[in-house]
Parts: sequence; C-alpha cells; structure tokens
Amino acid sequence: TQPKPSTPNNYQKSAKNSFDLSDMEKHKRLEAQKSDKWHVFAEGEVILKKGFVNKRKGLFARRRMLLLTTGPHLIYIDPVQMVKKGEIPWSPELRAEAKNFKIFFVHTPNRTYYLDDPEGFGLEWVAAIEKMHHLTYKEQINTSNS
Ligand code: 4IP
Repeated sequence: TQPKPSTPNNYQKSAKNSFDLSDMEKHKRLEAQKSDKWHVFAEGEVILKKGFVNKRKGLFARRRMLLLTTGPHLIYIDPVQMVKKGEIPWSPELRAEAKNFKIFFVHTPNRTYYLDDPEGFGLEWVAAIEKMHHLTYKEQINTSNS
C-alpha cells in the first residue's frame, strides 16, 4: 500500500531518501517540472538543482548541464546535442569538495570529477550534493556505527 502523507508521522516515513520530499510534494513538483526543457532527462525524478558546469577530463573541458535529482542521480547533458552524456555514480563513498567558489570536485571510488561552475555557484553544488548524501545514507551510516 502507498504511504499516505497526510499526518506529520506519515510524512516523515514517506520522506525518506528523497531530499525530504513527501509523495504529494514530489507529485506536485513533477507536474510543474514538465515544462522544464531538462525534464526529459530526469527519468521521472524531481530536479533539485541544475546548472551549467564545465566538466574537465584530460586536457579539455566540456560544457554540460548538470542535474541533481531525487533518486539520487547526478546527470550530465550535452546542451548542444541535447543528449545525456553520463551520470556520476552515487555510492556511500561519494563526496563533494569545493576548491573555491567555482571549482568543485565530486570524488567517487573510481574517479574524481573535476567540475567548474563559471557563475560561481560551486559551494551551492557542494552543499546540495552533501545534503543529498546525508539524507540518502544517514541510516546506513547510523546503523553501521551502532
Ligand atoms: C571526452 O573528451 C569528454 O570529456 C567526455 O565527456 C568524457 O567522458 C571522455 O572521457 C573524454 O575523453 P573529448 O570530448 O575531448 O573527447 P562527456 O561524456 O561529458 O562528453 P565522461 O562522460 O566519462 O566524462 P572517457 O574516458 O569517459 O571517454
């Protein structure tokens, strides 16, 4: 049966692992998101943060639209071809680190992603990714510590 987000208690229960969005809130936001040109890349998830970044690999950086969605997912899209290029894989080991206001890293077990937000919202990206990490894995971390 579907959890009913009608009482504060049920709201708490259904909010797990989704950036504290209740089912109702998620539904509402998905409806509103349908007019967003990046919605088609979100695979039915709510876009929590989006923005252009330069993703450096080797000598060159590629301009990509980066989406943080519920799930969680970090999806990057080629905005010229309008195709999804890849995803930064989530795991408990994932970690975001700011170098300065523009440059930030997303560390994963097999790769560190070098990202650069030319508009200077690097710290906001790191905070959003870290918040999502906490919401997604806090129970696992609490369990393993107890
Ligand atoms: C490419 O460099 C792009 O940076 C790719 O990014 C990247 O893939 C490739 O790395 C890298 O070789 P050029 O465009 O200069 O060839 P994107 O996929 O965003 O276009 P990812 O997705 O992995 O960063 P490899 O090692 O994955 O091929």
